[in-house]
Amino acid sequence: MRRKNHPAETDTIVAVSTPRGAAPVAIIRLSGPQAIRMAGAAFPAVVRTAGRYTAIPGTLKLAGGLRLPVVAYVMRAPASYTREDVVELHAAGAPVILKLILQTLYGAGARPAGPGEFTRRAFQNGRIDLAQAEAVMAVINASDTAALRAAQFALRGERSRVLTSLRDRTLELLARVEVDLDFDEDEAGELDPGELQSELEAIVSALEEAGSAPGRPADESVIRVAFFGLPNAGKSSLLNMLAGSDHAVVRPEPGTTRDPVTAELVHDGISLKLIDPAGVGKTAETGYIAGQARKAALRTHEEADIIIFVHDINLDVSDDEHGLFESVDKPAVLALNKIDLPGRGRMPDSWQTALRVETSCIRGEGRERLLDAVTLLVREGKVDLSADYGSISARHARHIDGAKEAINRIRGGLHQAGADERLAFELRECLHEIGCIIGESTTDDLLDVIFSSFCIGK
Ligand SMILES: Nc1nc2c(ncn2[C@@H]2O[C@H](COP(=O)(O)OP(=O)(O)OP(=O)(O)O)[C@@H](O)[C@H]2O)c(=O)[nH]1
Ligand SMILES: [Mg+2]
Repeated sequence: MRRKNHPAETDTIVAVSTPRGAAPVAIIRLSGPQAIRMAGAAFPAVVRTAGRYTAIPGTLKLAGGLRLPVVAYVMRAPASYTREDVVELHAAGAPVILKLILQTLYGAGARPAGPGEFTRRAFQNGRIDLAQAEAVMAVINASDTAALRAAQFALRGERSRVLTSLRDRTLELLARVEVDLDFDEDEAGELDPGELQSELEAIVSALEEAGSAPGRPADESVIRVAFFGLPNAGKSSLLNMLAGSDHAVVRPEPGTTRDPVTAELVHDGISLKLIDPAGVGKTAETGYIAGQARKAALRTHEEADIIIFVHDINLDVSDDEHGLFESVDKPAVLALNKIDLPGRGRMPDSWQTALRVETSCIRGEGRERLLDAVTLLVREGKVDLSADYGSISARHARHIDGAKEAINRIRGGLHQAGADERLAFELRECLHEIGCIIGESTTDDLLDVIFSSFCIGK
């Protein structure tokens, strides 16, 4: 039985749980002690349901005498996502209909739900812990299977289980240290420094285990390689050359590529996903579509594991292009393209030392060397292959580091005078950090920050 993290909420909340915009079906979710009564105001059959989980097809009566076919799913506490009474109305997803349904339910006394409020209630009512609540968001936002796998690992509570047993182990040690503190110096305490040392080491290695998210297994890893550079540098041409086919449109005029184009290939046993977005930089066009293309390009770079920075070797490197080059904060290869043409532009010193490959898409030169350079970065361990699932892992990593630091601060000083007091203090610190992950030492402020990144209706 999980404990309750907070007293039960009393408001009944409502929100559309499906994405915005017109859709064949939308779900309106109500949760709270009055959920059944409020839904019943527009759909009386709901109130008569006896079951813990019931689906009821019927008609919803809306303000203005409109009637609408819906299916209501009634889930009585605690057999629901939030552990409160929940009613979900599945209705046609036209925005105007959803607006009317919401107005009717507001009229019955429901309050609009804040971002992530359903999940927050699931957490506060002890259905899931904080790491799992965050994982709900990560599952929704997962951009690839690696991220999804990592989020599901968290959602199943596997990291929480490791941390909960670690917490119990730390608590037990703390209890023994506190008993020891009650003995006088000359009385025999029960703690043997050698044993203590190995217990602390065990805690640190368990923390390390908890900190390592399930990575992308080597055989399934796909390395995302994004092209980056000014318009017209030859990014799409390089994608086609590397992939060996005409995936992307190539044109003499700049601004050809809009939506990122992708191609997959295997080189030297490593799977690569090549991504060719729009060119960026001050010379890129302005306007709405170009703006969207630019945003997509920047997102592509954020999500990439490796960057191929493409430069037309015949042109001088402008301040603008140099700025772009310097902004790359990932393992990168510089492709000096169009070497078949006679002109050679000026290049800053810092470009001379970069990992570089000369290429010509017209003559088909440099393909192997460019791919070798990319896979070299992988083989040299320059690419972080651990699954990245955004702010969750960053937040958890911070607390796991904090817990490790607390233990490390005391490990060397176990023989010093007053060590027991400091040990007790640091063990409490360690427990606090672990509690921040599983949700036992969180403040409302922290919860506000975490749940505000959720979407409304989740
Ligand atoms: N001579 C020569 N021309 C090239 C080479 N690579 C690309 N080009 C030409 O440069 C022009 C632009 O090529 P793209 O591949 O469309 O360039 P891009 O960087 O994708 O351009 P945007 O999508 O507009 O950002 C085309 O006319 C290509 O044929 C090369 O190695 N040598
Ligand atoms: Mg292009």
